[in-house]
Amino acid sequence: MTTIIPLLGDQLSLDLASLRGAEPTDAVVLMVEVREETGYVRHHKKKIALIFSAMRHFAETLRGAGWTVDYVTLDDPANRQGFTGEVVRAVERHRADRVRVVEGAEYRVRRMQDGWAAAAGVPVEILADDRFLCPIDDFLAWAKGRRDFRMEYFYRDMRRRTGLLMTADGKPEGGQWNFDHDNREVPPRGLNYPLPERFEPDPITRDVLALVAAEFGDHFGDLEPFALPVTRDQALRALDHFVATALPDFGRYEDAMIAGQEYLYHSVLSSSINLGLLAPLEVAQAVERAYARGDVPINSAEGFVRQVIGWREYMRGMYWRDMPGFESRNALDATRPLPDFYWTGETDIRCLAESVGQTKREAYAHHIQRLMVLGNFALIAGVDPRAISDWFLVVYFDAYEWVEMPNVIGMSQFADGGAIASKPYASTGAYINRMSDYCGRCRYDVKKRAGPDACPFNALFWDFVGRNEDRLRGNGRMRNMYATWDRFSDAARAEIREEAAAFLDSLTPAADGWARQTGGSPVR
Ligand code: FAD
Ligand code: DLZ
Ligand code: SF4
Repeated sequence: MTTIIPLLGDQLSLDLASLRGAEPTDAVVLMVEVREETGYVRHHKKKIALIFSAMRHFAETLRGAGWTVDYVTLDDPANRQGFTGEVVRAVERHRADRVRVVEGAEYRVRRMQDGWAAAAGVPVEILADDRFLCPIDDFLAWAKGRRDFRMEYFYRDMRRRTGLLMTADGKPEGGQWNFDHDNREVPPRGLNYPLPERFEPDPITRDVLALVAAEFGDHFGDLEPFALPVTRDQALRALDHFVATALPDFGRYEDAMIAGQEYLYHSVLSSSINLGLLAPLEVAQAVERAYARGDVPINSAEGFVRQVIGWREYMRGMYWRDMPGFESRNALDATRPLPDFYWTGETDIRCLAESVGQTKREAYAHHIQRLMVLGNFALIAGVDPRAISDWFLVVYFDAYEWVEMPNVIGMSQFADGGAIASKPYASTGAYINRMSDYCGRCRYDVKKRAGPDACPFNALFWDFVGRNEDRLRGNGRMRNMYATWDRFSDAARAEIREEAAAFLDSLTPAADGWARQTGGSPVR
């Protein structure tokens, strides 16, 4: 009896359900680098390098643990360049009589797996991915019949379920479930901001970097310098380093943005968690221990734990609740093409230039840059949610559809009609000015709403409020916005509409081919 255990690129965990209970002597672990995955969107070069390097390192780890690994590289002439073709070929090659695999995290891949038994002619066992803390069925049961899907309710259940930051008598540590109101500070200038740990490329990574440069040189983003964690040991060091250096101030500065400071007090652990190098529970427990030792305040510990056991699990649940069909939600009927500066970074709008620039260099931007700069602009400009969603899926090293899509189409673009966000994350420049130092050296004036040097976020925001009045006026959390809108004179409203229209007309739409191959070479 030989079992093929296909292990996908984001399943790099030794305690994966498909490995547990299997015998290394009777099984072959199959790992494949395939163009189907590198090409369904044209991922940032750094993201492909990260995944390939982590996969190749993990194959070595598995071999060290006694597993037989059949690793198919991208340039193997026999490679059929797709998961299904490679599973079929492996079954034939190893004369295997069954396949055992953990469910793909993305709908696209999960549907492929349903076809493997027929394609390979052997039984295929598809196991739940129990690295997530909330099974999909439990989430669907939680969501069933609800009209209000607020994350906060789900999060409290997850705190109780995991026991994280709970007192012995079942109360939340610190006497509150959520300390977000403490997390709105901007750090003073001149602080020595902590930096995430960086890892020198070893020979495996250097081979991958050469491969990516040769094969994907025309994809978005900078390949080097490359310093991301690609093994579990490195990811654990990155976690320890974060807990020791940045976690204490994670909470208070969580929403801040400082030009030239890509990471501030964020963990930069999303790539490792999403690849499977770190388990979400162990990350949250490391933070809980730091709190128990008295090393970090409750607002930082709680804020961080909420992201990992709350938002991350919730987004995954909402993805499966709404798939298929999530990708085409467009509750606000937004149709504008993505502006080209999302790909080039060339714009006078400083907050966007900074955020796109660092995304290009690092394949990373933190949550508030993604939500309140990059997402906010697309929302108030009326960009097609699918176009901005494709962009997010390409450019970030942690982007997989199960987490990217609910964050973008749901939370950031309000295109799900408000299931995930209770109101649109739309703002004028005032929010960006309050939470960042971007506006000081911007060519636009954040205080102005009209004229050639007016901050574009201002007219665009009010234009967004005005043009979506039918859809949003009934939203209780938009009441203040509409109260202000109602106070504007007709002339002021006309001016807002003209300003916004003139600005939007001045934007150059992105060329085809950046996010998805459009036949032949991408247009540049
Ligand atoms: P930290 O700020 O240090 O947070 C700690 C951890 O919490 C993260 O590593 C991550 O695992 C988790 N987390 C925090 N917020 C979220 C969230 N909203 N959803 C899921 N997990 C969360 N996250 C992704 O992993 N992949 C994506 O493709 C992605 N796309 C996003 C798109 C938009 C428009 C927005 C608003 C958010 C997106 N996020 C995504 C969530 C969040 O921005 C990133 O997880 C975070 O910026 C990663 O950086 P970090 O590890 O330094 O996070
Ligand atoms: C994202 C990605 C890329 C770029 N390449 C591969 C690959 O060649 N082989 C692989 O096994 N996985 C890759 N991945 C990650 C998969 O897309 C991911 O595992 C599935 O989408 C399931 O979430
Ligand atoms: Fe962005 Fe407006 Fe501030 Fe310039 S002034 S950085 S465009 S918010």
